Formats: sequence, C-alpha cells, structure tokens
Amino acid sequence: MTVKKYEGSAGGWGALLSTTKHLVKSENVSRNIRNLLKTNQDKGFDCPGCAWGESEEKSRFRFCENGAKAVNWEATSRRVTPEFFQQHPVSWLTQQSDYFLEYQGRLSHPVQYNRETDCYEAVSWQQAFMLIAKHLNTLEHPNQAEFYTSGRASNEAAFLYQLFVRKFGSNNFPDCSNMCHEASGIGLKQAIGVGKGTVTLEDFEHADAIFVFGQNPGTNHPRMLDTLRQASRRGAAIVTFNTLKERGLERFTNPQSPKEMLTDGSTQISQCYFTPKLGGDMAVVRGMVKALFVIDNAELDAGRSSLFDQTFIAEHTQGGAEYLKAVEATPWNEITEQAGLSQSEIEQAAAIYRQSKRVIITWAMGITQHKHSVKTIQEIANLQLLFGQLGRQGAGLCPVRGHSNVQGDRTMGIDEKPSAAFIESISSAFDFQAPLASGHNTVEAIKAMLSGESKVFIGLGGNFAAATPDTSLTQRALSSCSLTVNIATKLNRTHLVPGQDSLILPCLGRTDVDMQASGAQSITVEDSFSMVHASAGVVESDIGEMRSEPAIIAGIAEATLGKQPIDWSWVIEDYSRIRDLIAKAIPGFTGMNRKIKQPGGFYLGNSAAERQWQTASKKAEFIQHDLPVHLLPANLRELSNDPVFVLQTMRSHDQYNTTIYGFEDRYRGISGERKVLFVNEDDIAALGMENNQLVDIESLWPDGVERKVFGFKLVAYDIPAGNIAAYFPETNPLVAIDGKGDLSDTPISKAIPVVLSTAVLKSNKIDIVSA
Ligand SMILES: Nc1nc2c(c(=O)[nH]1)N[C@H]1C(S)=C(S)[C@@H](COP(=O)(O)OP(=O)(O)OC[C@H]3O[C@@H](n4cnc5c(=O)[nH]c(N)nc54)[C@H](O)[C@@H]3O)O[C@H]1N2
Ligand SMILES: Nc1nc2c(c(=O)[nH]1)N[C@H]1C(S)=C(S)[C@@H](COP(=O)(O)OP(=O)(O)OC[C@H]3O[C@@H](n4cnc5c(=O)[nH]c(N)nc54)[C@H](O)[C@@H]3O)O[C@H]1N2
Ligand SMILES: [Mo]
Repeated sequence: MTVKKYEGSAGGWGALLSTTKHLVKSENVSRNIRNLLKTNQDKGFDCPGCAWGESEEKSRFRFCENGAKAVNWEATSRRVTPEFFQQHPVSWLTQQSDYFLEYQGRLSHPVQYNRETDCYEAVSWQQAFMLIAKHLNTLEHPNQAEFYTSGRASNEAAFLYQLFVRKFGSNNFPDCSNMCHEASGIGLKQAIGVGKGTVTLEDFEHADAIFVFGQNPGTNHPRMLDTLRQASRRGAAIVTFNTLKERGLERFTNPQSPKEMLTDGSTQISQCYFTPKLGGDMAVVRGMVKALFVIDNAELDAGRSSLFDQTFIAEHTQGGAEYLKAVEATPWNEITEQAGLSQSEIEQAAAIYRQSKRVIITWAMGITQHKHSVKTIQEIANLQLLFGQLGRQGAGLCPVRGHSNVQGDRTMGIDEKPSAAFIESISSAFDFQAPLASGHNTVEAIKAMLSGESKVFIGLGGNFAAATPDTSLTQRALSSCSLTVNIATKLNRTHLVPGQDSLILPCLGRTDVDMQASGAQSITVEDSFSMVHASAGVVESDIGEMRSEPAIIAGIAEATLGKQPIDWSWVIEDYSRIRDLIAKAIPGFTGMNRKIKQPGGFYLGNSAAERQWQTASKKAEFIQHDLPVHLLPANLRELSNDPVFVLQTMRSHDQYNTTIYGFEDRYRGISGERKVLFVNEDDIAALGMENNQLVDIESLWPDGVERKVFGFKLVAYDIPAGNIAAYFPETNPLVAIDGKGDLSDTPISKAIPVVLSTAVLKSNKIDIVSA
C-alpha cells in the first residue's frame, strides 16, 4: 500500500488514464469504447453510474471516468456459469473478496442452491418461478415476504414489481433509498410538499451561488463537476461544506476540454471551502441564518428594506416567525462548538449567500446519514424559504440522488409508506384493493427476517447483505429465511448467504440489447432533476439464459398470481404496453410513450418549483427543531473510558457502493489498500499511536453486542480532530441496527461512535474485502 498526497486537480489526465486502464482490464476494448460513445446519448443507454442529469448541449462524450468503469464492468465478456458454481462451493466463495466476486463476470444462468453439495446448480426458469410461487403462496400472510429494490431498476421493472407485490398483498418495499436519501424525501415532503429536488439542470446555468453540503462529486457524480466548472467560470460563487478536503471540489480539469488538458490548466471550483465537523451542518445553517437575521434587523432599524423575501414569506409560508425566534435564542457558542467552524467563517458564508440573488443548495450522504438528518434538511429548506429561493430560476433545493434510477423507482411506487392517493390510484386503475397499511423499510425488514416474522426475501438488484448495517446480524436474518431470491447481474456477498432455499436469477443490464417478441426494447429512467427519458442497450453479447428484469418479474408474478391483475406475459412482448399501464396509474405520465420520443425525454414537473404547496396547510412550512444537545449523545460517550471518535463510512474513487473495481482512491492519495482509517495527526499522537500502524475499530452501542473490525491502517489526514473516516462496506459491521436517523430510519453511516485499539492480529469473520 502507498499513501502519497495527491497534488493535481481532479479529472484531467489521471481520469483519462484510469478510464483507459479499466477499458483494457475489462478485456473488450473496442466494443467498450463503442459503448462509451453511446452513454447518455439520445439513442444510447442511460449511464448506470449516477443520477446526475444530461445537458441539452450536443457533445460526443457524455460519460465520466467512473461512469466508464460502471459501463465496462457491466459489459465484460467473463461469465459466471453453472460450471463455475460446480467448481466453487459457497463456503469457498465466502472466503473470497468482493473484488474477486465482481471480477468473475456476468451471471449467465438461473441457479438454485443445493445444501447437500453446498453449490448453486442450474435450474430452468420455469422451475425457479414455480419454487418462488410455492413459497409465496404458502405464507400465512403476504407481509411475511420482503421485496427489496436497488436503484438501478428501470421504471418499467419497478412498476411491474410494485404492482405484483401490491396485488399479492403487501407494501414491504425495503429499498436502497432507505439507506440513502430517505431523510431528504421525508424532510422536504413535510416542508415543501414534495420529496424531490426543485431544480433542473438548466437552473445551474443561472445560479449566482451554489452551496454544496456533504458530497463528493469528483468521485460520485463526476458529471456534476463539469456543471460546477461551468458555473464557476461564469462567475457563480461555489461554497463547499465538507468534513474532508475533496479535490474535485477544490479544482478540476475537464478531460473533455482540449485546452485545459494540453495546458495543464484547471478551474478552481469552490470559492470558499469549509470543513465542519461530522454532523455539524445543521449548526452551520443555523449560524448562517443567525448572521443574516442580525443584518436584517440592522437594515430594518436603519429604515431600509428587509433582507428576506417578505412578500414570499407572507404569501407562501407559515411558521417563519417562530423559527426566527428559535434561531435568535440559539447561542453562538453552541453553534460554533457543534459546527466546528468559527463565527467569522459562518458569517463569511452568510455574506456570500446574501450577495447572491439566486442560490442552489445541493447535498448528498454527508447530510442524509446522520441521526438528525431530517432536521438538517429542514434547516436548509428554512434558509431557502426566508429568501424565496423556490420557484425562482437558478435557485432551489437539490438533493443529489445516488443510483441512476432511485428517484424513478419511488415515483413508480417502490415505497413502503405509499400515500393514500397512490394506493387509490393503483386500486382503481387495476380494479383491486391495494393494501393501505405501511410495509417494512430496510431496517424493519432485517428485524422481521431475524425474528422469523418474514420468511421470504426477494432482491431486485443490490447487495443487501453488504450494503445494510450490522453485517453479521443482517446475514443471520437472510440465512434464517425459508427462501432468498436475488435478481442480479453480478455475483455478490448476498448470494453467499442463502436461505433454506435460494435462487440467483441472472438479468440483463442497462447496456445490453433487450430483445422481446416485438423487437428490441427500451426502458425509461428518471434523473435527479425529474427528467424521464428512454434508455436502450447497445451491447449484443452472449447473454446465455439471462432475462430482462421486467421479464423475470412477470415470470414470478404469473407463477404466483396467474394473469392477475394484468396479463404479465403479454405486456413483456412490448414494453410500451407497460408504459401505457404506468400512464394509466401514475400522475404525470399521461402520454408517456409519446413523450419519451422527445429528445432528452420529458419533465415531470415539481409543484414546489411552481410555488404550489402540497402540505396540509397548503403553505411551505418553516419547521423549527432545536440543535441536537450533543453530536455524540452522552449515553454513547459513557460506554467507554477511551477517547470516542465519530466515524464516517464513505466511498473510495474505485468502487460503486459494494462493488469494488480496484484499490485506488486517487484523490485522497491512497493506493493498493482499502482497510485504511483517516485520522487527524494530533489524534494519532494523543492516542500514543503512529501513522501507518494497524488498529482495530470497535463501535459503541448500548445493547451489549460487540461490533468490531480488525487491522485498519492509520493514515494521518486533514480531518477535524475527533472525526475519522473509512470506506464502506468494510465498516458496515460497525453500524448498529438501531443506530438510525430520527424520522428517516436511515442507518447513521456518517456518525458511528467508535474507539480504537492497537490491532491484535485477528481477522474479521466477515472480512469482506481484501486485495
Ligand atoms: N463512482 C461512484 N459513483 C456513485 C456511487 C459510488 O459508490 N461510486 N454511489 C452512488 C450512490 S448510491 C450515492 S448515494 C452517491 C453518494 O455520493 P456521496 O454522498 O458523495 O458519497 P460518500 O462517499 O458517502 O461521500 C460523502 C461525502 O460527504 C462528506 N461528509 C461526510 N459526513 C459529513 C458531514 O457530516 N458534513 C459534511 N459537510 N460533509 C460530510 C464526506 O467527506 C464525503 O465527501 O453516489 C452515487 N454515485
Ligand atoms: N456504511 C455505509 N453503508 C451504506 C452507505 C454508506 O455510505 N455507508 N451507502 C448506502 C447507500 S447510499 C446505498 S444507495 C446502498 C446501496 O445498496 P445496494 O443498491 O443494495 O448495493 P449496490 O452495491 O449498489 O448493489 C450492487 C449489486 O447490484 C447488482 N446489479 C448491478 N446492476 C444491476 C442491474 O442492472 N440489475 C440488477 N437486478 N442488479 C444489478 C449487482 O449484482 C451488484 O453486485 O448502500 C448503503 N450502505
Ligand atoms: Mo445511494
């Protein structure tokens, strides 16, 4: 392993070289280059990398380095066949790293686990569907099954899936969003009546300032960097709040700009870069509002007009006065202590905000994976409401979504707490009573499987065993099921935790040609900006027995329910038939088949952006919360006499969630290792430890369970004292199942209380990644 400070800008030659390296490694160079050229083009496929939108601008290249990795690794010619499984029993595969599992290539045949041989063995699709139907139809209650979804599923697949599950009788839809932007959905729905972002990509061209909270676009949304670069170049102020100095937010060289590439130039991204403590962002925003309120009072005293948009506040909002009273009552020392920033730093940020007529605020996992995430998001909304930054061009709220269709899946009804209106709409469109009672989210699903209440797990994509909290408990939950089913492109950890019966069903990915009775099909997705557009795969390769996700869901549904409430096989012949059903049942999708023919697709609209408030009061709500009493609650601090650190678990530059592409975290200067722990230099000294030494990490939770991971290398890093950072999923065993966000139930993956000790040479039972 090497640690070497990265001095360059983000992007640039490093990104280009890495793209080329991954092209070569995936053994299909020319075909893959052809694929890249089709990424995010009107007639190509939607990049499975992230949910950032596409500009209208005609450019030949619409992929980024990390999108290229996602495309290449999906389009590999390697195959995991029944022969592979015959040679490799599950107990042997369990010992292999996630990198190894991913590298074996695409799953090619449906397989069923045989307990006697400990191997997966080939089954026919029909046998697989019948086995699932048998398990589902013998449950005492439909709520004894869990139907997980990861955010790559298309609108068509997600729609059929939810229709099947609701007709079956359940709302048990745990999904990746429960671990991701759940808090954004809940927080915004209460505040502005819609749980989605209010801006479009075009708004970024008009913003005077963009505030970026808790997000690492250089790695996770590289195409966003180009948007930020353009904004910066035309003079918009970009202000970043991130616990770490992420290079992509400092400066960026656009690999698609010949001039920058040839002159070694780069664009400064953030005008100001603040490094608050983990979880300190609510205090930051509270401080900004406090600073602005003081100026507002002074302006009014001097007989000048208010800083705030008083017309907007009066006409469109309620609760503003109470909120400002609470802001006034919050003392500066509480704010600065919690934010980890000085009053003057916060005032500096407030000054930029004040000078900017049009402000966009973006955020991702650094905001959503805390105990007080919903509160923080509502604090951000409060700030924007004071200045009327909703329904104004170049302004608004922008939660930057993760998986490429996670937002679309929710729109299609992958929602364990569907609204009464949604249920009414499905019920009347398909002439049956869909269930009204809430189903299980991810944490509830794990608990239900663990207690034996739920007996069947079906995963539409994703890697449940690795992505969820409390790894050993989750694995116990899965293995105590009577049936586990995984619909997947690649082999992963979850497939190695079979229930009594277990199936792996291989599916086509975004890049593959999807051939059905009426010809090649396209599917649709929705990006972070509520744009719905079509995507059609271009890769024609040896697909073995793979089937499309819609076809697999239809097969399961038909075996379980017969032709109810629709003729499942008939709609699969031509996906425009599925879209006609979507148009019939989901608001905003009338004429879907026609509208997706428009270049760039169609905009679903956003009521808050039109200043229509779908809240109980029909106004936008200022929602007031007190700051957390302490970022590290006393009951947790008191669990150890050793210094307690707050750990954030994040992504390296070389992974896609639980998929590990390699061992480089280029911009953080790490190479050849993933078991690293980023710690402040002074903290290392205070612990009496040394840079590069190995430590064990134990998390603290008042339930008496030992949660520990072993052998992480200390890396002295520019990070606030008391805060540390490591990669997920290696650290998921540390997240206690009950360590979750208030109101959102999202695991607190960015706020895990831990203590460190010198490593005893022991390896984890579930040491899920090694080089
Ligand atoms: N290449 C690639 N692209 C991806 C993914 C991937 O794994 N790989 N995953 C996709 C998915 S599902 C998602 S959700 C997104 C995730 O995108 P991100 O949210 O960017 O993902 P993380 O790596 O979790 O990064 C969290 C960032 O927030 C900062 N941070 C953490 N805690 C705090 C805090 O309390 N306050 C502040 N101000 N900052 C904080 C961290 O330092 C880090 O920069 O990316 C999507 N795109
Ligand atoms: N500690 C910690 N835990 C976290 C996070 C964190 O920041 N820290 N982040 C959370 C977040 S934001 C998220 S979104 C979740 C992600 O949780 P998941 O979505 O469950 O996990 P992924 O790693 O994205 O899933 C990868 C698997 O999906 C399958 N796959 C890939 N493409 C397709 C496809 O087109 N169709 C199908 N059917 N399968 C496909 C492959 O088999 C692959 O192995 O993890 C969460 N967990
Ligand atoms: Mo995510």
